[in-house]
Amino acid sequence: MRIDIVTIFPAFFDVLDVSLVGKARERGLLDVRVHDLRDWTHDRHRTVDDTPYGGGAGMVMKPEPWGEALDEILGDDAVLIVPSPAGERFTQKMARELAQESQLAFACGRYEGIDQRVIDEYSARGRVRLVSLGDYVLNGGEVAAMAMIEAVARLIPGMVGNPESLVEESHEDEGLLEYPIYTKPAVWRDRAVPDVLLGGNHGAIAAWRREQSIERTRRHRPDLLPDEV
Ligand code: 6GU
Repeated sequence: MRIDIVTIFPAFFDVLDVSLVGKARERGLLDVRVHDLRDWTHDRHRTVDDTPYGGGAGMVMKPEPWGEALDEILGDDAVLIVPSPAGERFTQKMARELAQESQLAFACGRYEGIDQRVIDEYSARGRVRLVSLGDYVLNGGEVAAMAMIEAVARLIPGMVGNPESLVEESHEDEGLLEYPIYTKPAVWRDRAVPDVLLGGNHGAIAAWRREQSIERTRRHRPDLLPDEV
């Protein structure tokens, strides 16, 4: 998979050299290219923003540098992702869909956002998704893009050592949150690991874990609880 990122802060993405994403790049599963939007400006000040038509606070990202950048970067099969708190919610399902694509391009806006005509232009020419991480506001798309890239990259076939560790996680299995997990020692600061996990009764362990998943989901994310539990 090829991932292109367009940003005015390329340094945000230096950490992609490490961790799982870094390994995927080394192994040739991922080709990540970070681009500085200002490379597509032509004035002395490398201007990327201007005041909003209609008035209001803040600045808007000008369409011209985005147009030149995206014309150069987007291949025919690319999905353009525009991180925005005004977008559809990013989910594990979306991550699974995006992991099947050959090219993802992230247009990271700063300030109040990118001139709408950029989104309209590329929506008319290809696939564009305005995507939000959740109901809170970040200063720009960079941190959101990083989260999405990590969520997608670990789902690329061949990425994670044990594919089972992908299925048993929160949001993958039945839509319930993950159950609590423990390792040695069996007692730590007078806190014992639940007996059932030490017994080797795999049926009992599975039942306990499912019960814990349901309880956690009820407590933290009642909106996710399926009708049948
Ligand atoms: Cl994708 N962008 C920004 N700027 N803020 C956000 C977000 C995205 N998702 C949640 N908050």
